[in-house]
Amino acid sequence: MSEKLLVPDIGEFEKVEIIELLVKPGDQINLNDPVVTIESDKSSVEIPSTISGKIESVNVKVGHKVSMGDLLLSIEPSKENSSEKPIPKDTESIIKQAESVLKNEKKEETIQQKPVEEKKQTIIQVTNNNDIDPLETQDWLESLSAVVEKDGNQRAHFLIKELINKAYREGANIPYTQHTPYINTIPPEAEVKSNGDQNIERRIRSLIRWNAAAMVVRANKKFPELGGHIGTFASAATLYDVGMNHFWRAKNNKFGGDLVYFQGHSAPGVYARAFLEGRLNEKQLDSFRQEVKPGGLSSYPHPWLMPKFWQFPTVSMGLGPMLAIYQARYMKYLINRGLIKDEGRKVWAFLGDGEMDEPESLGAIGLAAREKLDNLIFVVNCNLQRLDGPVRGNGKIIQELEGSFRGAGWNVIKVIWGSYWDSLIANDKTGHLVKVMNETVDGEYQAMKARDGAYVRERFFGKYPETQELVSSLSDKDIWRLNRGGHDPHKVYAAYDQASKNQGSPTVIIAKTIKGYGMGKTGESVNTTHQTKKLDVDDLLYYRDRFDVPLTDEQVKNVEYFKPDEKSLEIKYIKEKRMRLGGHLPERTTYSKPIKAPAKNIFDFMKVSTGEKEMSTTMALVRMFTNLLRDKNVSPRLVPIIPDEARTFGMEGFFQKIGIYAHEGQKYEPEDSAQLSSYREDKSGQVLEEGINEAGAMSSWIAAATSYTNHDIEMIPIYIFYSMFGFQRIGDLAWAGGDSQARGFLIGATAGRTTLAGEGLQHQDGHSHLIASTIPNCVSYDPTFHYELAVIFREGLRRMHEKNENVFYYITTMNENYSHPSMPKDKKCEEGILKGMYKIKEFNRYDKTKIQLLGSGTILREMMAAAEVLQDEYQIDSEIWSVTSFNELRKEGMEVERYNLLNPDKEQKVSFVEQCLGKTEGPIMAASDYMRMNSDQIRPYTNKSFYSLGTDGYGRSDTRKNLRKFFEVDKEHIVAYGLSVLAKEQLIASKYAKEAIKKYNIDGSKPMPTKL
Ligand SMILES: Cc1ncc(C[n+]2csc(CCOP(=O)(O)OP(=O)(O)O)c2C)c(N)n1
Ligand SMILES: [Mg+2]
Repeated sequence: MSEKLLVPDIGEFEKVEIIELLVKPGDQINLNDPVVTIESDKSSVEIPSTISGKIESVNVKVGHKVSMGDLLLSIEPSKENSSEKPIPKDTESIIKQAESVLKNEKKEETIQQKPVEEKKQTIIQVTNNNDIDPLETQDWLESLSAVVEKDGNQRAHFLIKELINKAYREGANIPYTQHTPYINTIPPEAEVKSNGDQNIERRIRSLIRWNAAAMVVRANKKFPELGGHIGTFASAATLYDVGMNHFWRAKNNKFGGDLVYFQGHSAPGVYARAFLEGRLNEKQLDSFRQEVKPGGLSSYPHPWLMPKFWQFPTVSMGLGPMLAIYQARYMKYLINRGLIKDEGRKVWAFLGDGEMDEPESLGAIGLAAREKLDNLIFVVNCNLQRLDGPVRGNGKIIQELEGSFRGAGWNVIKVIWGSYWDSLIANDKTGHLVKVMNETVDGEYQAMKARDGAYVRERFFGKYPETQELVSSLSDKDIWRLNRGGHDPHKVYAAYDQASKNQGSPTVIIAKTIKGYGMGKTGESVNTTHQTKKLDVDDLLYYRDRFDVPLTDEQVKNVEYFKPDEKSLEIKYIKEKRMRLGGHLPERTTYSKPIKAPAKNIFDFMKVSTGEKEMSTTMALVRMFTNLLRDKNVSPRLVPIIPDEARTFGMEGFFQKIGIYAHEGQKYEPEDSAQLSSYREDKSGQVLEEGINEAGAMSSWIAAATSYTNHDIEMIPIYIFYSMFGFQRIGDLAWAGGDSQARGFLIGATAGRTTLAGEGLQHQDGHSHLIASTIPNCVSYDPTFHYELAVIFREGLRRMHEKNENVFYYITTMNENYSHPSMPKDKKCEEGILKGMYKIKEFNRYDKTKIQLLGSGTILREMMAAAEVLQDEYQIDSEIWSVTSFNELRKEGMEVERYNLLNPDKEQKVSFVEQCLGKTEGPIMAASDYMRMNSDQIRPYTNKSFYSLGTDGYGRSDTRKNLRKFFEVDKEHIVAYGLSVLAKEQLIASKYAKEAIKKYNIDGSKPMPTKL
């Protein structure tokens, strides 16, 4: 018995056109194989088969219009179908999800039950004056201690939670606990100890400190303008060293490697370690910040400038945290899609406490917790200072960050106090020490470290008799030695160890340090630390002594580097540690295989006219994607990224077809589950639906676009957004994308100042191409017709993903519907499309007066319409050029001009613009839906008179026609301006232009749109 396949529920659409038949009678098909593609005026969607079997008959043809319930085809079902009905998809995925959640919960449970190993007996003295029954309080606290000792912290945590819940239910006023006391999260007895040799590690760290400072001082001695930073790394040295010696595993042929985002300003320290490891030599250190000659060390982490070393650009504050979060998320995405193995790799990000004020720094921490990114570890170096002064003079940055991260659901580990404090805290029976710690603000903490032990005794311990007493047996020197957690390798190790083992949530380690640690009076903990880049001889001698660097006074005066002999214990140790961790870090490599570009004819359907059918280039793009998803090489590598605009762009068909990535799958049956384009979330979903979050979407794009180096798998990210919320919104991330050598597509949809008619000033983009042109490795296009888009897109795939060129593409697509012509047969057309212009039409009827009309995007069509008027009504011939990229033309023009200027004696090259236009007749008039500056870019590369029209000024809402009239890029203005140009060039009489201005009601007294 044959089964009938009907048109499923396609939402509100009726009479939707069949644009493709994907099967024919006799074909064997499987369940879910697409059989036809239908297209509404907004989007195209494939209809999948609901059974496997052999096609008996196809009842529709291309061009037919169908609605829900119409018969598409008959299928003779194969045997497997008949035995048992498959479990409906949703139910199946819900069961799978439930099973995996159960598994995870079990895993979490086992971890939670692990008790803390040993616990000292604590005697609790309750002294709070507000306590009406101290004995009762003591009972409770001792019970709690007993639970911690017997069953561990997690059990204690559970009981406290239960108590709070109970109290809440009984109506008690529950205090909001955003913070924990100002002490370390990990108590000394729970610290996991490092197996490293602390003496050697200290010596190594001292040498790294010295060499890092020396390289900045030497560079500035030579060229004071070079700048650099000593204080940042000085505060972070231990944080890096412990990671480098014990935790961060490098990429090699057995393991994918941990990914470390280094704080930008600590670059000298990273170079100094690479020097000891033998990766860099003295000459290279001496070329710090002198990058013009090859081999120089870049000021900050820049993969573009040091492509074999740096992996992540971080120096624009706030980008590192976001990029790291989305990197960790993307790593899980690759794992859940089965594209890479789960090897327990981690993403570590080092951030400054001042940097945490960037909204971007905290902007995505909710996502990290929601997605349970236990592969992510933030380390915030809280040296309490930023550039100008304290981060929170009147408050406490550590507590503030703790609150934010705890609130977001992170595992927070505070590393505030070093080991010298342990006994003091243990002896703080009255709680006064913790009280002072809680009460002291960061401004005071900073000031204390700029002074001495006596000052700390007076100002800190002197606050209460109890704390004064606590340190009565310590000398001022002892007090000065009380160290901060971030400088204590034991505390840092314990925190890293716990962070690495944490499951189910991301971890932030908030470490307290001293800015300019060890730099002495001129550089330690003072407000000017950040910019200290020169140390005088006394400071250098102090620094040497502080860290016992084995250099003579003379060597110190010469600011010599120090590297122990290759056979020394230090060098052996440092190398051995890295060998054990798999190799060097940071190191940028790639072993990914290129993706074979799809067959040249894959987009041939876009090279024929759409006839009467009108569509936007956005829709053409979505059609193209649908085809790409059928290419077995390309399809799995596509990463469509959308910030809550899939329906705007007609991409909702992707939800069913490839699914939306959701690490927990879909725990609910979507409201629209019966529909063809139902909102389908899936653990192995392919679409990154980012929500209203352009910065996050761009961060995802960068992660996917650099997948070839960070995960050794070439991926093709396609991020499609409202063009106005692209470069304008996330320009700095795009710049970092360029620096990262990202490869992928950015699609500025609904682009242009006048195509998105009703949306108004904030939505209408007339400048994204100009911003795109500022990024050297961004290749950008503004195509008009579907075949242009097809040629550009395929070439992008070839260049980036097959040939592995380090460029990325920005393509604008519009939402204006029009019919698309066939691709011109001229062989040069394809070359022209890619280089930036080709002749699309010529009017030669009168052979008298001619004008060259250059148009791009939707305005090309206004140009074409104007040319007809010029011919029919004014006997003016014209040649019309479709300019797919003013940006690309300009790049080529600049290069040719430079070559010619450098080679005045050689045969002069001709720019592509001039090759196209040099021998043509008449002046040039160019226009686009962007500012005049867009088309003006090619003005220098032609010897002809050149005029441009454009959409300078704020957008506004109105009809498309009125907007084009307002910005003077409609066909009427093009005709009138064209005639004026010809009159100015003395090719026709001015009266024609005057007449046209009158005829088209062009108001000459209207101010420039930029002034309106
Ligand atoms: C977006 C951005 N704004 C400003 C700067 C300039 N800047 C560089 S470092 C710095 C202070 C950094 O303080 P913090 O984050 O606390 O790092 P620290 O050096 O103290 O570790 C500033 C303002 C920058 N690099 N990026
Ligand atoms: Mg700081």
